[in-house]
Amino acid sequence: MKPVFFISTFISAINWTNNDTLVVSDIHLGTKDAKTEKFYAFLGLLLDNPPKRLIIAGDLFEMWSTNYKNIGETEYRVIRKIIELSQNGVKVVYVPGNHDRAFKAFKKITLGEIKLRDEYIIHNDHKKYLVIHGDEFDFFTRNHIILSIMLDQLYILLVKMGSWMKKLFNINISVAAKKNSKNYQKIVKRIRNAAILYAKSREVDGIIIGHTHWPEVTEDKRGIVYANSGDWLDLCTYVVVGEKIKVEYF
Ligand SMILES: [Mn+2]
Repeated sequence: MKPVFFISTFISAINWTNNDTLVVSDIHLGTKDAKTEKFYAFLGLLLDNPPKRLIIAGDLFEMWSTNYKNIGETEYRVIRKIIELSQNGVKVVYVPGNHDRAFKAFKKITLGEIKLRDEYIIHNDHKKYLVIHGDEFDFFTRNHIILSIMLDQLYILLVKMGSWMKKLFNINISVAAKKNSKNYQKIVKRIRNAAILYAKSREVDGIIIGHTHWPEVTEDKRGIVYANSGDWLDLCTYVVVGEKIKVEYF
């Protein structure tokens, strides 16, 4: 009975068609918190049930805070799997973010079958959806890059201290606590509003970003769609652009 259960679980997990585009972001390969094994399993599922297109909307790699010892066999397997997908009929697009911004230098290159772009427009059912990482709308990160890197390091230190303090004093500084803070929600809202404004200025029907690590789909009064692909640090989410635009949890 076990194998049957295994198969049906996997079948129910597929909520896209071979005509859909999937958007993922913020995997942060190279950090301890990255759900690398889970992301690898997700890519395997894509290989067996290929969508039309996979867009990696930034922060695939963690290049701010990685000591490069963290890039190991699991990470290489992920990269190889992405290449494999691209060689098996899935159109793979990589739009770098702020944590892998070095790749932004190559915004018009195609590596094998993988397109590197600074943005990408999905044409779906006579509608246009712009995909971009979203740090463009995060004016703090944009204007204070060095300070952002320092704050990021500080955050990682706090997380480390968190697990250390948790052990010692049973105090918990978790990612979830960070996400529930008022300040974080304020930033999410500010980025969402800026993204929607940008979508209007570009005359597209919607915009899909990552960066905030807060997965959601909204539609404003004029029908402009805002979708966020979340992350693969704690949530493991992706956006499906098909008949509908939806956020799914893996
Ligand atoms: Mn980012």
